[in-house]
Amino acid sequence: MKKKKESKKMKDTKQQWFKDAKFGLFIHWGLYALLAGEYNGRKTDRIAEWIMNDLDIPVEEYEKLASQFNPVEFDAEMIVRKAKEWGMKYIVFTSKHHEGFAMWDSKCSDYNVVKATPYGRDIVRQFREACDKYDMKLGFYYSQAQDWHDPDGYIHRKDNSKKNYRAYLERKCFPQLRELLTEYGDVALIWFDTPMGTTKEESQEMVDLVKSLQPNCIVSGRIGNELGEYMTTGDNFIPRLPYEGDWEVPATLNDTWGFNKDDHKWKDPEEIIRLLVKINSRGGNYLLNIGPEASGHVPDESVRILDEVGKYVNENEEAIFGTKRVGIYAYELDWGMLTRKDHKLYVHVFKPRRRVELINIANKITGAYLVADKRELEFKTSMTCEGNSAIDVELPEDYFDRKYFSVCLEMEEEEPIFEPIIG
Ligand code: FHN
Repeated sequence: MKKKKESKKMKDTKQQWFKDAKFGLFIHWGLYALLAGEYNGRKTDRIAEWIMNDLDIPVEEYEKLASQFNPVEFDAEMIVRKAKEWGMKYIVFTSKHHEGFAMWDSKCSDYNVVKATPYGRDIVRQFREACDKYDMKLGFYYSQAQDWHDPDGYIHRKDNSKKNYRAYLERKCFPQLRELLTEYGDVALIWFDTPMGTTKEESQEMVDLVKSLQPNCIVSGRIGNELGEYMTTGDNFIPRLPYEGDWEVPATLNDTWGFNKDDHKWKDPEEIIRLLVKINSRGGNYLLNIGPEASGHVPDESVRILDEVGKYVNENEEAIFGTKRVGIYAYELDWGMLTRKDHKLYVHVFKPRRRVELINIANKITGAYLVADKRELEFKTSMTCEGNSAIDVELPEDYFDRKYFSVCLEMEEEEPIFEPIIG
């Protein structure tokens, strides 16, 4: 009974920046980028960063990849600057993914980017410096339980019964978390992932460790055992309804996180914009991924898509950042979506139209303007001939053929008042 009650508790990071952020950049990068979805002529048909596990590559073979890792095109500054241009408010970088390879100069495992590669430079530090330069929040993904390199780390779909998980935690997980949280400045969040057999006590130890070193560092939902400070949805899964509290949707631009040379199933920019607005409208943050190539180059297609998305985000930033979840409006609009702030209802318009027409909203509307250039718009409120309350906002002529823009309706009341459908 008690457990049920706990699980219903609203998640609260107590960090205003996270509540306001709405859009972040996930970066999956590790040795798996070298394989790019293919090992010894065999291709994985799953997410590329899982190739070691899915194609059963022995540890002794996989770890040899480190000697080839030399990402001469890697440019942390360029990535962070781009994220800033795309309107993103935080970056989460895979410091150690399930493969077990540390992308920083770890003191407790030589299986790391400084000691085991010809490149020899600390990637995490480069992100830290670039994020400081561009005033960007930086968080670290850390695979706490799955570690396919450490003999005592968990491995999904394998027999873990003989492992000494405690030994792994003390030898690698806890010391590495300590390194990340003491040597790399203010860590915005630790993005734990796949807790597997981690007990509630062990998850609590991780939380306590994080909080003892950096009290403001947020712990992601995937810490497991309901100890996360926000809810992380399933990958690419969007809650159907508005959801209370702090939450985030981790999502891909194509069908993989780590780089896969054969995955060309890119979502188009308009789809990404609609997903962003939908998630924001329901109260969440969208953590959208790029998977750099082994050279450090960010796939051109990712940049092209995000450049387009960034235009919308920047033009309409007022209607995105700092918005709150919208309650349930009686209608699903096939041409747009709603976001809101106190006294403001934003209508995101995705299809061309002459005017923005909404019905069954009972607020007193005091003004309307185009979000992009703050141009005031004429509006009227009335009753339709069917008997519904109606708001009509006239769009200017130069907008008749436009799509992907937003309109703000100023309301006397703090929140929208949605009426039920009657009759
Ligand atoms: O197994 C990982 C996967 O590789 C990727 O990192 C995603 C991102 O949310 N998390 C796990 C699966 O949910």
